[in-house]
Amino acid sequence: LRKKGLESLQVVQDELGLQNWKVANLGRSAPMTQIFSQMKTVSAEVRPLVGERVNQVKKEFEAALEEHAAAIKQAMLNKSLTSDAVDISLPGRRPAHGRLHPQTKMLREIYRIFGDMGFQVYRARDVETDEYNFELLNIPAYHPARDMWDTFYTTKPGVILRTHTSPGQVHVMREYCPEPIRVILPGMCYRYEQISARSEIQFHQVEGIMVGKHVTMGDMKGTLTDFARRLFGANARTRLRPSYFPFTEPSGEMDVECFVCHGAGCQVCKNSGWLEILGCGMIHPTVLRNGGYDPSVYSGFAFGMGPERISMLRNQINDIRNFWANDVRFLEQFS
Ligand code: FA5
Repeated sequence: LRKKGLESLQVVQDELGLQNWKVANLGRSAPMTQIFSQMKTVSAEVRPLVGERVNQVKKEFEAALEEHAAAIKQAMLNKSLTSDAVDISLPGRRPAHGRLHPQTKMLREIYRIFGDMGFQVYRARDVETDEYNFELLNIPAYHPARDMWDTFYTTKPGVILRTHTSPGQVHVMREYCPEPIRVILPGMCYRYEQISARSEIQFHQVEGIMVGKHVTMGDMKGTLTDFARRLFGANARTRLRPSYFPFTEPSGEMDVECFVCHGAGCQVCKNSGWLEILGCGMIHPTVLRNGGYDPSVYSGFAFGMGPERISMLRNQINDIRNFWANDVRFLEQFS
């Protein structure tokens, strides 16, 4: 019994095996326990001898069990140390870095430039009323100028998605009047347009507005030319062209000379051309009045630019759809 018990313990390799062995050799129905319960049938002379011997074997079993359990524990520890080991000589894995979206960077650069010129950032709403998006900007219902903006209407009459950031002009004027104003209004605009390489149905604009007692067209030209030079480099050439917007008079558009940038710097394109970056003009007296300012005392200029188009020009991106396509191969190029 002793030999068999000790031998069967040696082949046990895990905790469960130990448990089973204990039950089989020291448990209530183990052969040794049976011997104890049959002691009364043993004659009185040999009883102490048998008892002593059985007790001895029991102690031996208990000691062997303890020893084997410790050995198994050590073996398991050794195994986990080798299998879970970290090889510190391997090169580390580079953590994946997030990065800012190219348009977030473009917008922040524009904010910084205008911030340096003393403009504050003002946020206006994306969901607008027909009144602010059109009427107060001197574009009455059925006016042909409405064709310039293909609009997303909502099911609620008079509520639309803003087609440009210009309605913010009236919000700012009504809030600041009669104080002078110098703010930019960035945000998303929405147009029901045919999507193409140059046009999206959803795009940013950065509006700018300055109102005061002696604001002139010279101030506008100086501000916008300075902006273009700070953004495209001191040698960037710009031109101001006459245009039409119902909410400015006179109105203009500013172009930047086309250029190509390489690692070393930027050069004017071979077949040189001009690219429009913004619309602008002196705020129409009707719009000033709608904002609460007396046009015989106050004047101002406003402008609206498309940062996606500016980014396309500067980074040679040939399709505007890249910006919102969520393709990391595109986004990863702007680290
Ligand atoms: C306007 O929206 C005027 N509100 C701008 C303005 C403001 C004029 C203040 C005078 C005073 P326009 O529709 O041209 O103008 O749009 C301005 C700029 O938004 C464009 O030069 C272009 O860069 C950008 N833009 C217009 N439509 C899209 C489009 N579908 N996708 C991407 N960018 C666009």
